[in-house]
Amino acid sequence: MGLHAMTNANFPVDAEGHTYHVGVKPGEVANRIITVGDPARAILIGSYLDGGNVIDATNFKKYLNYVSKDIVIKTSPRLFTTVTGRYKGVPVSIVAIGMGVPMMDFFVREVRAVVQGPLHIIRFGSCGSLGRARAGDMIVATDSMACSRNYNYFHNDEDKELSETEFAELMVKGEGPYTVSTTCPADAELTDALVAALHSHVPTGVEVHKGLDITADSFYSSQARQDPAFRDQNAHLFTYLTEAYPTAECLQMESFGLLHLAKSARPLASGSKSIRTAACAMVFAHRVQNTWVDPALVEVLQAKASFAILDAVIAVEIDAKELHPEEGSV
Ligand code: R1P
Repeated sequence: MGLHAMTNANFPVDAEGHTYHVGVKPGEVANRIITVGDPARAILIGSYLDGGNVIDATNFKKYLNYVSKDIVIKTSPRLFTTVTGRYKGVPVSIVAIGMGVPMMDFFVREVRAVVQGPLHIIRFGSCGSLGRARAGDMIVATDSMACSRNYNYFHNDEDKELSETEFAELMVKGEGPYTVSTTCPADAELTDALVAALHSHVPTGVEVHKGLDITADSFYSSQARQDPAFRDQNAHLFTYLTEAYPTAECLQMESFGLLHLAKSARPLASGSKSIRTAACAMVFAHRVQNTWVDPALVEVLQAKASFAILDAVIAVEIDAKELHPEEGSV
């Protein structure tokens, strides 16, 4: 799909109503959505939709703009990939967004603009573990908070490492090298459905943990990775986070953006909640133990978890009166 002329500089759409970045128009996205980072993961989940066995998910690039009678796959100029079809007869979309909260913001706002009625969105990502979950386990977010680089802290050019006490004191005052937000909850009903479905699908030996998610604005500095090329002042960040937030389990880069926008969304005209969300992730790395997941396990876990998340995203009812009259044809 090429770039088309846009109208309305305030919320750009093309003449057919496609949004500027995600590239979707009304009728192209279902009310129930799984969002992932990786387009290959989206195609894999798409291959489990009704009629989807024709998709060879091992070669995802072949399917970036694919249409069958059951499944439509669209890739936007900004590389959002949207797969839409049905799972057990229920319309579902899977949207790959890439990485980071700004991409989540494009996705949630542009999809909200083109879908009528409530949105149920589950994020399925990968993460680092800070707590009990081992590499290869799953973590479901009960709630999420943002941990962001405090740009103003780095305004002067001083290059002296803070002691652990100095770091903690500045953090508590909100004046440290990183800022942490208040927490946003995931939707309880969608989260319970997700936990139950994961328990019944994940391979033996994989544990499903629940806890606080921390969404960082960098894979590196605000996730306490030590990089000698930059002044990051993050040597004590892990100690601070694990002591100040004992329920923290998970470090990744998108879920807070999703949960925060769900909390910030105005109710629908019917009075219903506009956006209900849940989030889970496969643990690729244990950041304290410094261990990495076995790629062979990821392949099995990703497949099994995908079925669990598909079951969960269709589990919570949406009143048929709230759905777009044409949802049946999505
Ligand atoms: C970093 O490698 C990426 O992986 C995680 C992080 O949140 C970040 O986007 O999630 P995804 O696997 O969904 O991309």
